[in-house]
Amino acid sequence: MTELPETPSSEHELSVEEGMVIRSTGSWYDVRLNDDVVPTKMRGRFRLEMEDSNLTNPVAVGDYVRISQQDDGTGMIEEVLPRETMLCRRAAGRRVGMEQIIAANIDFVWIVQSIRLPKPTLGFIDRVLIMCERYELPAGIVLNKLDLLRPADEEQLHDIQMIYGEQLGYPVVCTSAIDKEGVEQWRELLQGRISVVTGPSGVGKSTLLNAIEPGLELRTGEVSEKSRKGRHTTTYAALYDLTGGGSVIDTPGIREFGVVEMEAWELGHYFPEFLPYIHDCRFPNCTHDHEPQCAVRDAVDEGKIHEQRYVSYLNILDSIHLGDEDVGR
Ligand SMILES: Nc1nc2c(ncn2[C@@H]2O[C@H](COP(=O)(O)OP(=O)(O)OP(=O)(O)O)[C@@H](O)[C@H]2O)c(=O)[nH]1
Ligand SMILES: [Mg+2]
Ligand SMILES: [Zn+2]
Repeated sequence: MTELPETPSSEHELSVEEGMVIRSTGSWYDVRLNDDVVPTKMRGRFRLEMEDSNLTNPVAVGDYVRISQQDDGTGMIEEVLPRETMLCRRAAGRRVGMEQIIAANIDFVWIVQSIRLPKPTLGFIDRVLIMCERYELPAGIVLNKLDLLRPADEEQLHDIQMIYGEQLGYPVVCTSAIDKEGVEQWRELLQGRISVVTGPSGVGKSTLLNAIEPGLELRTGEVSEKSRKGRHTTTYAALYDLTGGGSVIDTPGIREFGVVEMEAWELGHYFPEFLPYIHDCRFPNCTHDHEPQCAVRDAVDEGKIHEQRYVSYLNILDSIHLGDEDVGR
């Protein structure tokens, strides 16, 4: 980590050092500074600046920040350094146009789903992938709880492997944190880079990380029998170093992964399988919905684009069309 030259302040010499945010609770940030972890707060002016920005959180795990050390051993964030990459989603709730940064400066995104309890949602996968394509982040899918697979689930398992693995070329890893299937394979894919795991609550994100990195002992939770949903056990994002090199950021489960605001015509550009056809549509701003002479719709009809992805595209297009007035219903 580079040590920056001391910045002279008008009153006294203030030592400002550069570190990485490794845990964010929303009010406190743990910043790794050399071999230390410094509990850090954000200057009030960041909160003020935030009112002008469209971010609900100006600092995220993975951010490099410059902090000044206070007399009581805590730190104060003076500056957030520009991000190389980030994973964002539309902020939950009614905050129109607002975005949340899930993690910064990552080089890989793993979307975790479980084959049962809870069932996979392809719409969730598609929404995360759109955001990854938008920010040019490589991504992969982990399908967990394979030990719970019943014959009735096999078709969905096959669909996920076919659409995302074979047709789109994203890595798809099938795992069971219980009988350790696929865990070794995933561990190898995590090595040497900074990854983030995202997914609904209860799919086993933290359990899987415990399985690949002994000693981690992250808190894990039951899935409710009644709702078949997780109970939001992980409450903050945090980065953990892996023994074999690299690190991984565990994050709280997300109910809905909203795509950030964009123009309707832009959405299709984040579906890689649409790209060979987009320029053959009659209208340059075609939304591949109702327009005549749409090459994307023709490709769907000819079976060159998977029907399920096109249906998902239309659903997401709708959520963008809803625009300001209906967001967050
Ligand atoms: N049968 C089975 N259960 C699993 C597997 N992985 C995790 N679980 C169980 O699923 C439940 C939820 O696991 P967590 O690791 O807390 O899930 P999470 O994705 O971290 O959830 P949040 O922190 O709420 O986002 C726990 O009861 C785990 O024991 C698996 O491969 N098979
Ligand atoms: Mg968790
Ligand atoms: Zn079109």
